[in-house]
Amino acid sequence: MTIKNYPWWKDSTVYQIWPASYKDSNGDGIGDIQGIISTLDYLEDLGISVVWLSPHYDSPQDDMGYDISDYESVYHKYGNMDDMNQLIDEVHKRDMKLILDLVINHTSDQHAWFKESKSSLTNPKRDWYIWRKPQYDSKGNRKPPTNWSSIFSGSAWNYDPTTDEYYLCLFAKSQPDLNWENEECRNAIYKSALEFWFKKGIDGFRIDVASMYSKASNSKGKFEDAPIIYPNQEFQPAGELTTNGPRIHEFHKEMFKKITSKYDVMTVGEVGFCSKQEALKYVSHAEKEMNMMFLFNVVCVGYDGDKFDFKGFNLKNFKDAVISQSDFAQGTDAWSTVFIENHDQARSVSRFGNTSTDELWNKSAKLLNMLEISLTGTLYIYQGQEIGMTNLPKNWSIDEYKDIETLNYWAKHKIEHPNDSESDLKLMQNIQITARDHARSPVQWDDSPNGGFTSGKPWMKVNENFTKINVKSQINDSNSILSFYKKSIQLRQLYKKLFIHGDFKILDYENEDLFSFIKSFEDSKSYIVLNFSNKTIPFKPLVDGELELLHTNVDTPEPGVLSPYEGRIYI
Ligand code: TEU
Ligand code: CA
Repeated sequence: MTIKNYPWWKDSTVYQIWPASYKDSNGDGIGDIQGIISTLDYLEDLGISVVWLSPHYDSPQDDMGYDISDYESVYHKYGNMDDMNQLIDEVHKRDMKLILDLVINHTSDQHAWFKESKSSLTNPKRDWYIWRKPQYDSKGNRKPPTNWSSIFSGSAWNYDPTTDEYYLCLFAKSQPDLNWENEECRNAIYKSALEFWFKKGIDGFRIDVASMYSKASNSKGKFEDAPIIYPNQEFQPAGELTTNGPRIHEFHKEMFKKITSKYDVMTVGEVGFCSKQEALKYVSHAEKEMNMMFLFNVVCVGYDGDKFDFKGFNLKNFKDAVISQSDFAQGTDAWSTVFIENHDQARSVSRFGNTSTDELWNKSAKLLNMLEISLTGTLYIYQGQEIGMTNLPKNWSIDEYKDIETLNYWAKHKIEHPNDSESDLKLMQNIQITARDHARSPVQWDDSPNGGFTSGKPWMKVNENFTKINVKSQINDSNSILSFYKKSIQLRQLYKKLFIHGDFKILDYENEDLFSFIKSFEDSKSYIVLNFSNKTIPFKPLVDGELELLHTNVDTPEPGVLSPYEGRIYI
């Protein structure tokens, strides 16, 4: 097959590295590029073919590098350009690929472009960001131009006294949104953020908030207020006006045509939520925009708007989410992704598995892995997922949490609910389920102090369960989650037509305990049955014909029953 209709990235297994918490090589307590290089053999042995590195660029780190002050340089605590060149080489030497994070919806307010833009109304880069005049209420109080709320709490506008105007910042105040309506700005983004790194030989990008560059305005070019969803709040979510906007596909097509199409690279866009029809516009092959996308249906199941007002979910909700994430691509020329963790989500075994005993932790982490390796699309694994890393301990106070999203929300809550220990507790319980911090504690490499992450003082505390959960204790244990992942990845490659490319058909949608489905490709079939409950359940195959057991997370499966969190993959 030619590269055109069968590109390398479809069959890849991608491993996401979040550099601050991955591996520290010099004892300053912060992960770094040399630390990553020292583990490439480990990743190769696991069966990883693509490394995705989360932002390594120069940044004040208000949002852990998603606030970039210079696309063309490396954050000094992670290393320098020589380290990056070496990383690219070392990855390629092992026949793996390296993709980077492309954060181009916004920059840091410390980026030279923003400093210029902010300096005066007439600066040539004024229009590279989104500036608007204040509004005034009847009493003459200055107000932001619209009621839009920031994704990280508060207003999405920040006032700048230099020119008496507000700039748009849909995330942190220090992350001003770039103005994609300005062509000169777009070309500068393409050159600095994309071409610079393509020329160095990287193999693609994970595209941050790829659905948000085009903001909707009315026919007079004016931004309008978002509908009121939370009547007792001043600022309202503006997702309808700021995601999947009127020119978003035009922008992606332009970026692909001008830049990305000139290289043999992959792109995966963080889109979040959109309709099936919209999804196909982003990732259908014929549309020439991006190769694949991350939808959040699975990782946000139970959120229903406000993630810190967690609603919970049942297995049916979970099934719906899994189906919708792959369904849109089936039978089309589009491609999908499979993932259950990333740096913005809590740990999957804590959310969807069962960590109440060591045995259930081990079994349910493997169960989730069996689901993942059976689904169609490119598979993504987040650092530490392969050893079953869990959420942070429940006895950690808010002081151990470091993420801007969590801390802004907490601060807003404390202002709105002063001295209300009951509601503090309720929020804390939700933070323990959904905070991004759970994914951000250091990777647990061994049972030495700080889990072998650093010889110094880690920037964020290591989860105390590192003495039990770590790479070293699992690497030679054939019953470990890590060994299971390795075998799973091999099986997925061996039966790639079924697992990576096959059609998915659910068999037991109504069942509240079991998740069973068929994968098929031409005349081969696989039957997958997963017990997502803590109960022993009578089991009768839902398919005819002879079944050969290919993979399971128990030693000796008993005929006629499935034990708690037992999974089986038959072919
Ligand atoms: O996240 C975009 C995004 O939509 C987030 O709001 C996400 O839904 C949230 O973190 C879930 O709690 C991307 C990055 O992945 C994230 O780390 C950055 O903070 C954000 O963009 C801004 O760059
Ligand atoms: Ca370091």
